[in-house]
Amino acid sequence: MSASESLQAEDAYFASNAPPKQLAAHTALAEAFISQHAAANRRVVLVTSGGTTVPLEKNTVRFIDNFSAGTRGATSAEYFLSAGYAVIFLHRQFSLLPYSRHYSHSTDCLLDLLEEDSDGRVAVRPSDSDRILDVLRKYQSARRNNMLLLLPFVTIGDYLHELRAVARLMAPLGSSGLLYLAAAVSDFFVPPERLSEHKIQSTNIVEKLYPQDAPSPSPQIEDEETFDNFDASPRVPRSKRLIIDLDPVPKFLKSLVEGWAPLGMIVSFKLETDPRILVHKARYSLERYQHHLVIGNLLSTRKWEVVFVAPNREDQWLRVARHGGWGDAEGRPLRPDEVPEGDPEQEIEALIIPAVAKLHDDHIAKSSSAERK
Ligand code: 9Z3
Repeated sequence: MSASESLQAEDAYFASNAPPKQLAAHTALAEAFISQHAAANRRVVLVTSGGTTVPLEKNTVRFIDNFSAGTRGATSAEYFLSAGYAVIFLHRQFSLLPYSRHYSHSTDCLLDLLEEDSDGRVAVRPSDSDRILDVLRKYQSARRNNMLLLLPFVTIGDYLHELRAVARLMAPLGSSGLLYLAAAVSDFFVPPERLSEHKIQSTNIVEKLYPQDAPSPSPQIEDEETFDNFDASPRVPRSKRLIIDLDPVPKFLKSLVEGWAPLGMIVSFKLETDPRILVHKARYSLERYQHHLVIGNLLSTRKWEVVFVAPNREDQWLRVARHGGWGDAEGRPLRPDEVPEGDPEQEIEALIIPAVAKLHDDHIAKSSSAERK
Protein backbone atom coordinates (compact mmCIF):
# COMPACT_ATOMS: atom_id res chain seq x y z
CA MET A 1 0.00 0.00 0.00
CA SER A 2 1.42 3.43 -0.95
CA ALA A 3 1.80 6.24 1.62
CA SER A 4 -1.22 8.12 0.25
CA GLU A 5 -3.36 4.96 0.23
CA SER A 6 -2.53 4.23 3.84
CA LEU A 7 -3.33 7.84 4.75
CA GLN A 8 -6.70 7.43 3.01
CA ALA A 9 -7.36 4.18 4.87
CA GLU A 10 -6.52 5.96 8.13
CA ASP A 11 -8.81 8.92 7.39
CA ALA A 12 -11.62 6.58 6.34
CA TYR A 13 -11.19 4.54 9.51
CA PHE A 14 -11.34 7.50 11.87
CA ALA A 15 -14.19 9.14 9.95
CA SER A 16 -16.39 6.06 10.08
CA ASN A 17 -15.57 4.70 13.56
CA ALA A 18 -16.90 7.02 16.25
CA PRO A 19 -14.49 8.12 19.00
CA PRO A 20 -15.09 6.97 22.58
CA LYS A 21 -17.24 9.28 24.73
CA GLN A 22 -14.36 10.02 27.10
CA LEU A 23 -11.93 11.07 24.37
CA ALA A 24 -12.18 14.82 25.02
CA ALA A 25 -11.82 14.34 28.79
CA HIS A 26 -8.85 11.99 28.34
CA THR A 27 -7.20 14.36 25.89
CA ALA A 28 -7.50 17.24 28.36
CA LEU A 29 -5.98 15.11 31.15
CA ALA A 30 -3.14 13.94 28.91
CA GLU A 31 -2.42 17.46 27.70
CA ALA A 32 -2.11 18.81 31.26
CA PHE A 33 -0.01 15.79 32.32
CA ILE A 34 2.38 16.13 29.38
CA SER A 35 2.88 19.87 29.79
CA GLN A 36 3.52 19.51 33.54
CA HIS A 37 6.26 16.95 32.94
CA ALA A 38 7.69 18.66 29.86
CA ALA A 39 8.11 21.82 31.97
CA ALA A 40 10.05 19.76 34.51
CA ASN A 41 12.21 18.33 31.70
CA ARG A 42 11.04 14.83 32.54
CA ARG A 43 10.76 12.01 30.06
CA VAL A 44 7.23 10.84 29.32
CA VAL A 45 6.30 7.35 28.19
CA LEU A 46 2.99 6.21 26.78
CA VAL A 47 2.51 2.57 27.78
CA THR A 48 -0.36 0.72 26.10
CA SER A 49 -1.63 -2.38 27.84
CA GLY A 50 -4.21 -5.17 27.74
CA GLY A 51 -6.48 -6.55 25.07
CA THR A 52 -8.84 -4.70 22.72
CA THR A 53 -12.39 -5.94 22.20
CA VAL A 54 -14.13 -6.30 18.85
CA PRO A 55 -17.86 -5.63 19.34
CA LEU A 56 -20.30 -7.69 17.27
CA GLU A 57 -23.25 -5.38 17.98
CA LYS A 58 -23.62 -1.61 18.45
CA ASN A 59 -25.55 -2.22 21.65
CA THR A 60 -22.88 -4.66 22.59
CA VAL A 61 -23.84 -7.94 24.19
CA ARG A 62 -21.19 -10.01 22.45
CA PHE A 63 -17.65 -9.22 21.51
CA ILE A 64 -14.41 -10.93 20.54
CA ASP A 65 -11.55 -10.56 22.99
CA ASN A 66 -8.04 -11.88 23.50
CA PHE A 67 -5.95 -13.38 26.27
CA SER A 68 -4.03 -10.33 27.49
CA ALA A 69 -4.38 -9.51 31.19
CA GLY A 70 -2.13 -6.46 30.92
CA THR A 71 0.70 -7.95 32.97
CA ARG A 72 3.40 -6.75 30.59
CA GLY A 73 2.04 -3.21 30.46
CA ALA A 74 1.34 -2.83 34.19
CA THR A 75 4.70 -4.29 35.20
CA SER A 76 6.56 -2.20 32.62
CA ALA A 77 4.84 0.95 33.87
CA GLU A 78 6.21 0.32 37.37
CA TYR A 79 9.76 -0.05 36.09
CA PHE A 80 9.43 3.09 33.95
CA LEU A 81 8.30 4.97 37.05
CA SER A 82 11.31 3.62 38.96
CA ALA A 83 13.51 4.85 36.10
CA GLY A 84 12.12 8.39 36.49
CA TYR A 85 9.64 8.45 33.59
CA ALA A 86 6.20 10.01 33.87
CA VAL A 87 3.80 7.33 32.61
CA ILE A 88 0.58 7.63 30.62
CA PHE A 89 -1.00 4.22 31.04
CA LEU A 90 -3.48 3.60 28.22
CA HIS A 91 -5.03 0.34 29.31
CA ARG A 92 -7.96 -1.96 28.80
CA GLN A 93 -10.60 -1.17 31.41
CA PHE A 94 -10.36 -3.55 34.39
CA SER A 95 -7.06 -5.06 33.25
CA LEU A 96 -4.07 -5.08 35.62
CA LEU A 97 -2.82 -1.73 36.90
CA PRO A 98 0.64 -0.74 38.13
CA TYR A 99 1.07 -1.54 41.84
CA SER A 100 -2.43 -2.83 42.47
CA ARG A 101 -1.59 -5.77 40.18
CA HIS A 102 0.36 -7.30 43.09
CA TYR A 103 -2.90 -7.75 44.96
CA SER A 104 -5.41 -8.66 42.29
CA HIS A 105 -8.01 -11.34 42.84
CA SER A 106 -5.93 -13.88 40.96
CA THR A 107 -2.62 -13.31 42.75
CA ASP A 108 -2.83 -12.25 46.38
CA CYS A 109 -6.39 -11.45 47.32
CA LEU A 110 -6.19 -8.36 49.52
CA LEU A 111 -8.60 -9.81 52.07
CA ASP A 112 -6.22 -12.73 52.68
CA LEU A 113 -3.53 -10.26 53.72
CA LEU A 114 -5.65 -8.58 56.38
CA GLU A 115 -6.65 -9.51 59.90
CA GLU A 116 -8.64 -8.05 62.75
CA ASP A 117 -6.53 -6.80 65.65
CA SER A 118 -7.44 -7.01 69.32
CA ASP A 119 -9.18 -3.59 69.15
CA GLY A 120 -11.46 -4.73 66.33
CA ARG A 121 -9.50 -2.75 63.74
CA VAL A 122 -8.31 -4.00 60.37
CA ALA A 123 -4.55 -4.57 60.15
CA VAL A 124 -2.13 -6.08 57.67
CA ARG A 125 -0.81 -9.48 58.69
CA PRO A 126 2.72 -8.84 60.09
CA SER A 127 4.21 -11.49 57.77
CA ASP A 128 3.01 -9.55 54.70
CA SER A 129 3.69 -6.05 55.99
CA ASP A 130 7.15 -5.47 54.46
CA ARG A 131 6.29 -6.41 50.92
CA ILE A 132 3.04 -4.43 51.01
CA LEU A 133 4.88 -1.43 52.43
CA ASP A 134 7.35 -1.53 49.56
CA VAL A 135 4.57 -1.47 46.95
CA LEU A 136 2.55 1.09 48.93
CA ARG A 137 5.44 3.56 49.12
CA LYS A 138 6.07 3.39 45.39
CA TYR A 139 2.36 3.73 44.64
CA GLN A 140 1.92 6.71 46.94
CA SER A 141 5.01 8.42 45.58
CA ALA A 142 3.70 8.03 42.01
CA ARG A 143 0.33 9.48 43.08
CA ARG A 144 1.77 12.32 45.15
CA ASN A 145 3.99 13.48 42.32
CA ASN A 146 1.36 12.97 39.65
CA MET A 147 3.65 10.61 37.76
CA LEU A 148 1.01 8.17 36.55
CA LEU A 149 -2.01 8.95 34.40
CA LEU A 150 -4.51 6.12 33.93
CA LEU A 151 -6.59 6.20 30.73
CA PRO A 152 -8.91 3.23 30.13
CA PHE A 153 -10.27 1.94 26.81
CA VAL A 154 -12.44 -1.03 25.88
CA THR A 155 -12.78 -1.58 22.13
CA ILE A 156 -10.27 -1.61 19.31
CA GLY A 157 -11.90 1.60 18.02
CA ASP A 158 -11.54 3.34 21.39
CA TYR A 159 -7.92 2.23 21.57
CA LEU A 160 -7.00 3.62 18.15
CA HIS A 161 -8.70 6.97 18.75
CA GLU A 162 -7.00 7.31 22.14
CA LEU A 163 -3.63 6.24 20.77
CA ARG A 164 -3.78 8.80 17.98
CA ALA A 165 -4.85 11.61 20.31
CA VAL A 166 -2.20 10.95 22.96
CA ALA A 167 0.56 10.34 20.40
CA ARG A 168 -0.21 13.69 18.77
CA LEU A 169 -0.05 15.42 22.14
CA MET A 170 3.36 13.83 22.70
CA ALA A 171 4.75 15.10 19.40
CA PRO A 172 6.03 18.39 20.93
CA LEU A 173 8.16 16.38 23.38
CA GLY A 174 10.32 15.45 20.40
CA SER A 175 12.84 12.72 21.03
CA SER A 176 12.24 12.62 24.80
CA GLY A 177 8.79 11.07 24.22
CA LEU A 178 8.64 7.30 24.27
CA LEU A 179 5.79 5.12 22.96
CA TYR A 180 5.81 1.59 24.30
CA LEU A 181 3.05 -0.39 22.64
CA ALA A 182 2.41 -3.51 24.69
CA ALA A 183 -1.38 -3.73 24.22
CA ALA A 184 -2.60 -6.86 22.43
CA VAL A 185 -4.28 -5.18 19.50
CA SER A 186 -6.88 -6.99 17.43
CA ASP A 187 -6.00 -7.35 13.74
CA PHE A 188 -9.65 -7.69 12.73
CA PHE A 189 -12.89 -5.84 13.39
CA VAL A 190 -16.49 -5.48 12.17
CA PRO A 191 -16.86 -2.15 10.34
CA PRO A 192 -19.78 0.02 11.50
CA GLU A 193 -21.84 -0.46 8.32
CA ARG A 194 -21.95 -4.20 9.01
CA LEU A 195 -22.53 -3.92 12.73
CA SER A 196 -25.97 -4.99 13.89
CA GLU A 197 -27.73 -2.27 15.93
CA HIS A 198 -29.22 -4.69 18.44
CA LYS A 199 -28.33 -8.03 19.92
CA ILE A 200 -27.93 -10.60 17.16
CA GLN A 201 -30.91 -12.95 17.25
CA SER A 202 -30.82 -16.68 16.78
CA THR A 203 -34.38 -16.69 15.36
CA ASN A 204 -36.22 -14.64 12.72
CA ILE A 205 -38.25 -12.79 15.33
CA VAL A 206 -37.41 -9.29 14.09
CA GLU A 207 -38.06 -10.17 10.44
CA LYS A 208 -41.36 -11.82 11.37
CA LEU A 209 -42.64 -8.92 13.48
CA TYR A 210 -41.21 -6.09 11.37
CA PRO A 211 -40.70 -7.40 7.83
CA GLN A 212 -40.38 -3.84 6.50
CA ASP A 213 -37.11 -3.24 8.26
CA ALA A 214 -35.58 -6.66 7.95
CA PRO A 215 -31.88 -6.04 8.34
CA SER A 216 -29.24 -7.68 6.27
CA PRO A 217 -26.40 -7.27 8.65
CA SER A 218 -23.20 -9.16 8.77
CA PRO A 219 -22.64 -11.26 10.87
CA GLN A 220 -25.29 -13.11 8.87
CA ILE A 221 -27.64 -15.71 10.14
CA GLU A 222 -28.47 -18.48 7.78
CA ASP A 223 -31.94 -19.95 7.23
CA GLU A 224 -33.62 -21.71 10.08
CA GLU A 225 -33.71 -24.92 8.05
CA THR A 226 -29.96 -24.99 7.70
CA PHE A 227 -28.40 -28.28 8.73
CA ASP A 228 -25.06 -28.32 10.34
CA ASN A 229 -22.42 -30.95 9.72
CA PHE A 230 -21.42 -30.70 13.34
CA ASP A 231 -23.36 -33.74 14.50
CA ALA A 232 -22.85 -36.22 11.70
CA SER A 233 -25.10 -38.81 13.24
CA PRO A 234 -27.90 -38.39 13.83
CA ARG A 235 -28.25 -35.36 11.57
CA VAL A 236 -30.32 -32.92 13.53
CA PRO A 237 -31.45 -29.49 12.46
CA ARG A 238 -29.53 -27.03 14.51
CA SER A 239 -30.56 -23.55 15.39
CA LYS A 240 -29.17 -20.73 13.33
CA ARG A 241 -25.51 -20.41 12.75
CA LEU A 242 -23.61 -17.21 13.21
CA ILE A 243 -21.10 -16.37 10.53
CA ILE A 244 -18.82 -13.51 11.43
CA ASP A 245 -17.13 -11.58 8.67
CA LEU A 246 -14.24 -9.41 9.87
CA ASP A 247 -12.24 -6.74 8.06
CA PRO A 248 -8.55 -6.13 8.72
CA VAL A 249 -7.78 -3.21 11.04
CA PRO A 250 -5.72 -0.66 9.08
CA LYS A 251 -2.07 -0.70 10.15
CA PHE A 252 -1.43 2.44 12.18
CA LEU A 253 2.18 2.03 13.08
CA LYS A 254 3.16 3.81 9.89
CA SER A 255 1.03 6.83 10.85
CA LEU A 256 2.54 6.82 14.33
CA VAL A 257 6.05 6.83 12.97
CA GLU A 258 5.50 9.35 10.22
CA GLY A 259 2.72 11.58 11.38
CA TRP A 260 1.51 11.39 14.94
CA ALA A 261 4.73 11.39 16.96
CA PRO A 262 7.51 11.51 14.40
CA LEU A 263 10.46 12.37 16.67
CA GLY A 264 9.63 10.18 19.63
CA MET A 265 11.06 6.72 20.11
CA ILE A 266 8.58 3.99 19.18
CA VAL A 267 8.76 0.50 20.61
CA SER A 268 6.28 -2.12 19.46
CA PHE A 269 5.79 -5.70 20.58
CA LYS A 270 5.42 -8.66 18.27
CA LEU A 271 3.54 -11.64 19.59
CA GLU A 272 3.72 -15.07 18.01
CA THR A 273 3.08 -18.65 19.07
CA ASP A 274 5.42 -20.35 16.56
CA PRO A 275 9.07 -19.91 17.60
CA ARG A 276 10.28 -20.43 14.04
CA ILE A 277 8.75 -17.21 12.74
CA LEU A 278 9.06 -14.80 15.68
CA VAL A 279 12.35 -13.12 14.79
CA HIS A 280 11.46 -12.93 11.08
CA LYS A 281 8.13 -11.29 11.82
CA ALA A 282 9.74 -8.83 14.25
CA ARG A 283 12.39 -7.86 11.69
CA TYR A 284 9.73 -7.56 8.97
CA SER A 285 7.69 -5.21 11.17
CA LEU A 286 10.75 -3.07 11.88
CA GLU A 287 11.59 -2.80 8.19
CA ARG A 288 8.04 -2.09 7.20
CA TYR A 289 7.38 0.66 9.72
CA GLN A 290 10.91 1.99 10.14
CA HIS A 291 10.53 2.57 13.86
CA HIS A 292 13.11 2.00 16.57
CA LEU A 293 12.61 -1.29 18.33
CA VAL A 294 10.46 -4.40 18.10
CA ILE A 295 10.35 -6.61 21.17
CA GLY A 296 9.43 -10.13 20.12
CA ASN A 297 7.79 -12.55 22.50
CA LEU A 298 6.08 -15.91 22.40
CA LEU A 299 2.79 -16.53 24.12
CA SER A 300 4.19 -19.50 26.06
CA THR A 301 7.46 -17.95 27.27
CA ARG A 302 6.66 -14.24 27.34
CA LYS A 303 7.29 -13.93 31.06
CA TRP A 304 10.82 -15.35 30.83
CA GLU A 305 12.33 -14.32 27.53
CA VAL A 306 12.01 -11.66 24.85
CA VAL A 307 14.11 -10.65 21.87
CA PHE A 308 15.07 -7.08 20.98
CA VAL A 309 15.13 -6.46 17.23
CA ALA A 310 16.50 -3.02 16.30
CA PRO A 311 18.06 -1.43 13.23
CA ASN A 312 21.78 -1.98 12.64
CA ARG A 313 22.39 -4.33 15.52
CA GLU A 314 22.27 -8.00 16.34
CA ASP A 315 19.17 -9.46 17.88
CA GLN A 316 19.46 -9.43 21.64
CA TRP A 317 17.76 -12.00 23.85
CA LEU A 318 16.84 -11.08 27.40
CA ARG A 319 16.07 -13.92 29.79
CA VAL A 320 15.33 -14.32 33.46
CA ALA A 321 16.79 -17.10 35.55
CA ARG A 322 13.93 -19.53 35.71
CA HIS A 323 13.62 -19.70 31.94
CA GLY A 324 13.84 -23.19 30.49
CA GLY A 325 11.78 -22.78 27.34
CA TRP A 326 12.77 -22.85 23.70
CA GLY A 327 16.17 -21.41 22.94
CA ASP A 328 16.86 -20.17 19.47
CA ALA A 329 15.09 -19.50 16.20
CA GLU A 330 15.01 -23.23 15.41
CA GLY A 331 13.44 -24.08 18.74
CA ARG A 332 16.65 -25.66 20.13
CA PRO A 333 16.31 -25.83 23.92
CA LEU A 334 18.84 -23.87 25.96
CA ARG A 335 21.87 -25.72 27.27
CA PRO A 336 22.11 -25.57 31.07
CA ASP A 337 25.04 -23.14 30.82
CA GLU A 338 22.88 -20.79 28.70
CA VAL A 339 20.16 -20.54 31.33
CA PRO A 340 20.86 -17.32 33.21
CA GLU A 341 21.64 -17.50 36.88
CA GLY A 342 20.14 -15.12 39.37
CA ASP A 343 16.96 -14.41 41.24
CA PRO A 344 14.29 -16.83 39.98
CA GLU A 345 11.61 -14.36 41.07
CA GLN A 346 12.96 -11.56 38.90
CA GLU A 347 10.44 -10.10 36.47
CA ILE A 348 11.61 -9.82 32.89
CA GLU A 349 10.48 -6.20 32.79
CA ALA A 350 13.31 -5.52 35.28
CA LEU A 351 15.62 -6.28 32.32
CA ILE A 352 13.47 -4.86 29.52
CA ILE A 353 12.93 -1.34 30.87
CA PRO A 354 16.59 -0.44 31.62
CA ALA A 355 17.52 -1.76 28.16
CA VAL A 356 14.76 0.32 26.52
CA ALA A 357 15.75 3.39 28.57
CA LYS A 358 19.34 2.96 27.38
CA LEU A 359 18.19 2.84 23.74
CA HIS A 360 16.06 5.91 24.47
CA ASP A 361 19.20 7.73 25.77
CA ASP A 362 20.91 6.87 22.47
CA HIS A 363 17.86 8.03 20.51
CA ILE A 364 17.83 11.39 22.30
CA ALA A 365 21.59 11.83 21.90
CA LYS A 366 21.35 11.03 18.18
CA SER A 367 18.46 13.46 17.67
CA SER A 368 20.23 16.31 19.45
CA SER A 369 23.44 15.78 17.50
CA ALA A 370 21.39 15.76 14.27
CA GLU A 371 19.77 19.05 15.35
CA ARG A 372 23.19 20.64 15.99
CA LYS A 373 24.39 19.79 12.47
C1 9Z3 B 1 2.66 -8.12 23.38
O1 9Z3 B 1 3.28 -8.85 22.66
C2 9Z3 B 1 2.66 -8.26 24.90
O2 9Z3 B 1 3.93 -8.58 25.37
C3 9Z3 B 1 1.65 -9.33 25.39
C4 9Z3 B 1 1.64 -9.31 26.92
C5 9Z3 B 1 0.25 -8.98 24.87
C6 9Z3 B 1 2.06 -10.71 24.91
P1 9Z3 B 1 0.12 -9.96 28.93
O3 9Z3 B 1 -0.81 -8.79 28.81
O4 9Z3 B 1 0.74 -10.21 27.47
O5 9Z3 B 1 1.27 -9.66 29.86
O6 9Z3 B 1 -0.60 -11.23 29.28
N1 9Z3 B 1 1.91 -7.11 22.88
C7 9Z3 B 1 1.78 -6.78 21.48
C8 9Z3 B 1 0.87 -7.68 20.75
C9 9Z3 B 1 0.42 -7.06 19.43
O7 9Z3 B 1 -0.77 -6.91 19.26
N2 9Z3 B 1 1.33 -6.70 18.54
C10 9Z3 B 1 0.97 -6.33 17.19
C11 9Z3 B 1 1.37 -7.46 16.29
O8 9Z3 B 1 1.96 -8.46 16.76
C12 9Z3 B 1 1.76 -5.12 16.74
S1 9Z3 B 1 1.44 -3.66 17.59
O9 9Z3 B 1 1.12 -7.36 15.08
